[in-house]
Amino acid sequence: MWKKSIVLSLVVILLLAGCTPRAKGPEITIQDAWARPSAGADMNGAIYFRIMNDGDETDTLLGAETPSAQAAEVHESMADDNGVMSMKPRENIEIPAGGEVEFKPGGLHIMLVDLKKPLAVGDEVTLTLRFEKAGEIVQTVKVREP
Ligand SMILES: [Cu+2]
Repeated sequence: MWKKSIVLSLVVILLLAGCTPRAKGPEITIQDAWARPSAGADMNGAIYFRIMNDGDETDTLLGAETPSAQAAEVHESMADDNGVMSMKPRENIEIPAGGEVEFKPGGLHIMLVDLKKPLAVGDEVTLTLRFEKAGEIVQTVKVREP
């Protein structure tokens, strides 16, 4: 009799362990990161990538840093009614649970302000992205042609 109840308890414990829903939080990964080569005397650069969130909680990109430039700023490019491109700083980019945000030419990008040296194809830039919940994610970014 007691053997049977022990076996039964074990089964119940295993079932509970397997079925209990647990919040796993945000799960952030950075994919397809690349930087464009700098052009002539223009000492600004730009980095693009996709941010994936495979978790079940929204996370927020707070900012970025790199040793390769004076500053790494989150910017968004946009065209006005006449097709003239401009860009402005953005703050707190939300990455929805199960979603992704793409940084791409003509849209969101990380602006490298005042590069310490020009970026040529094949160079590498270390980029640290700071998230509200996932913390800091360090990424090695290759410079390539768009
Ligand atoms: Cu910019």
